[in-house]
Amino acid sequence: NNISLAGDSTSNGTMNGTHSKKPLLSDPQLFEAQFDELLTEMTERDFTDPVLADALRRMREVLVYNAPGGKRNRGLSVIGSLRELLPASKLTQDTVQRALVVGWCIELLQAFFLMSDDIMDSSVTRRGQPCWYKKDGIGMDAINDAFLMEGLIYRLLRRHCRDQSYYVHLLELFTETSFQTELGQTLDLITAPPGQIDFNRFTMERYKAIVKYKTAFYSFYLPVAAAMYMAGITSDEEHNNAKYILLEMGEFFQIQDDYLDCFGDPAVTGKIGTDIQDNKCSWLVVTALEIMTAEQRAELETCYARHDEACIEKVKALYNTLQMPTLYHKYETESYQRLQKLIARHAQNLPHPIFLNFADKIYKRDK
Ligand code: DMA
Ligand code: MG
Ligand code: MG
Ligand code: MG
Repeated sequence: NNISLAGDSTSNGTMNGTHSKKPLLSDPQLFEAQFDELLTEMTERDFTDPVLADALRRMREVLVYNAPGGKRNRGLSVIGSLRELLPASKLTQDTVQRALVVGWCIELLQAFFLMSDDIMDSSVTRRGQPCWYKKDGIGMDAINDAFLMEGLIYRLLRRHCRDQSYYVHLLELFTETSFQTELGQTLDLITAPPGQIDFNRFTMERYKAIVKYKTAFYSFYLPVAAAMYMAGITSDEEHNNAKYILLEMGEFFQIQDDYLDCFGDPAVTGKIGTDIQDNKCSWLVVTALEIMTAEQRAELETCYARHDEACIEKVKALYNTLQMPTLYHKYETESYQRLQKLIARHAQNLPHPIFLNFADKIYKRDK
């Protein structure tokens, strides 16, 4: 392809020797361009049997609707981390391109999980548009569409990374991480049976288990671990150090997600919250239960996990009475400080910017 690649670790720094006339593209621009390339590859070059034309057209539609449009923190952090891990001389055009492809594999995994998650959570919007399953004529066919997104991950890895020494590491990383996420979703779902309120289930211990598995592994450890394997870092010790920091970041990220479900602006987050009516074991309800009176708990029992608007408003009013926004912002500041210490103590041989760049993207976010 004719995409010009940044050859050094700064996205808009020095010119790239061989293409010095071309303007350098930033990583987000390269990542964007790589998607168009992958679309053609997956829907025109991979399978050419003419009887599949309609299926491939559908797959293209699913890809275009569900893969882009997010914040892309996960996908972009593969190339971002790799730039910190490899010297500029080793970041050849091919290496950069493979990191972009692996980044898109993470975005595809995310699309697969979100399309399914929105069905299970009965959500209405995602990234500022109707959830895919909510579109006219899609419905439960979205289940198979989600499977397609997952299947594409392994086709892309095979096509782009099969000859690399880290190929098996990446395969195991993607399958292991997917399974961890599925176990997390299992915990999330069975802790929130529709309409069956049992606040004794909503402990902080259960909460931490849910978010570690459903969010932290795939959103934080996966992209950095992929870059580490691509840079030839395979030792358990190094991976455990990275995991220690990244799982902590992931826990905080899901706490934010829970806060934004109730207090975020759908025009900014792109999604309408459903946690209260879905009976979710959210950070808000777990934390509120720890500080509320017996009367407030009895009141919450009458209005949590119900779909009517008046009940949802009652829960939100209770959260406000308990000053949950203030508590959350206090937690956010403390968490940021704790994380800085963890990075200083546990990053060891790993470049700190890998973690700091990630942290700067998520703290104080509103989407
Ligand atoms: C998200 O949990 C977890 C996965 C694996 C998609 P969630 O249902 O809180 O996410 P969202 O708020 O984006 O629907
Ligand atoms: Mg959801
Ligand atoms: Mg969910
Ligand atoms: Mg959520």
